[in-house]
Amino acid sequence: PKQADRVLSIQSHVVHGYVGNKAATFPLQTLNWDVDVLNSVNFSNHTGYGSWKGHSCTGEEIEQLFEGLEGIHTHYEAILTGYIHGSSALMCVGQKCISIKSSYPETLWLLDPVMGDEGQLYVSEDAIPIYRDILCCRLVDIITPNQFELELLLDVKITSLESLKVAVNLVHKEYNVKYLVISSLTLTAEDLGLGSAKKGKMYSCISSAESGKIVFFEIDKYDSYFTGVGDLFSALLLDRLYKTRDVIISTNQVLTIMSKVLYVTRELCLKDLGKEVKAKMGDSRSMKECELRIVECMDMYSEDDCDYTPFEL
Ligand code: PXL
Repeated sequence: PKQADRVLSIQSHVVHGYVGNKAATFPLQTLNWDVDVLNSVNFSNHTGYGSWKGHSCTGEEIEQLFEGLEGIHTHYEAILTGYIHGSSALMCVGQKCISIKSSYPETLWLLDPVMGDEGQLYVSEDAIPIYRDILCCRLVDIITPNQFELELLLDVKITSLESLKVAVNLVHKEYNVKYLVISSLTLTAEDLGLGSAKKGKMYSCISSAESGKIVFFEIDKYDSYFTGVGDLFSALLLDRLYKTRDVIISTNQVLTIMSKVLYVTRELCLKDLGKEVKAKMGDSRSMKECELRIVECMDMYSEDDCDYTPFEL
């Protein structure tokens, strides 16, 4: 057997369902990653259910876990950071990952600045300047914000292709981030100047500092809400980027897998209930049915099909 590469994944744990580390760990293990799982929270279920129980780690508790790890002298080929609840925890994770990257610059760090979606924050506002401070250290290799999170990070509104290009360039210049991947933009075809024939289409946006190129993919729009999609996306992207070092091919492969995972999730949900379910925030029955089918999709994570056609604007 081939020696596994090591990744430190800092995200949430939920007892039931698949978000955060529950969405990332198993897929990464199927891809031959030795995953060190640091759980930023220990919740019964994700917060979209409307109610949940459990504990969020404080900065001090995370500090202690890192202190324990120091005695083991673990070297990581990659770091994955996602949902971190609470400012002191986020600050601590930032400091620790910056310290790892300073000692081992070749460690690939993917930071997903999970803060909210579609105009709604689901962490405290204090997270915004902390993420900015972490990024200002210029050591993060790749970020995967959604459009709302990118706007929060940069304090800009993205309303057109021009403002998107300004934002993307800022990320590379100010934060020295090599790759920026926005898996689904809220900008429409019309906003991007693609004309009304493309009404209802959605787009992914990938930017690489090396090539200076911004590339788009036209992707399917799902009219249901699946939680954990971004977490699985980031985990798979980290794997592909580590292995291929080509952000466009990596994103294409991962989007192709994601589409299949969402299809399987919908089909199995349909089979369970006999009807189409649309997940509603706060409605625990629909949230439960729409949990990603992470286990059932185990054979898909290693697929390397590319279903999308990149284009530039
Ligand atoms: O990234 C999604 C996510 C992760 N972790 C927890 C969540 C959510 C989304 O609701 O509640 C605990």
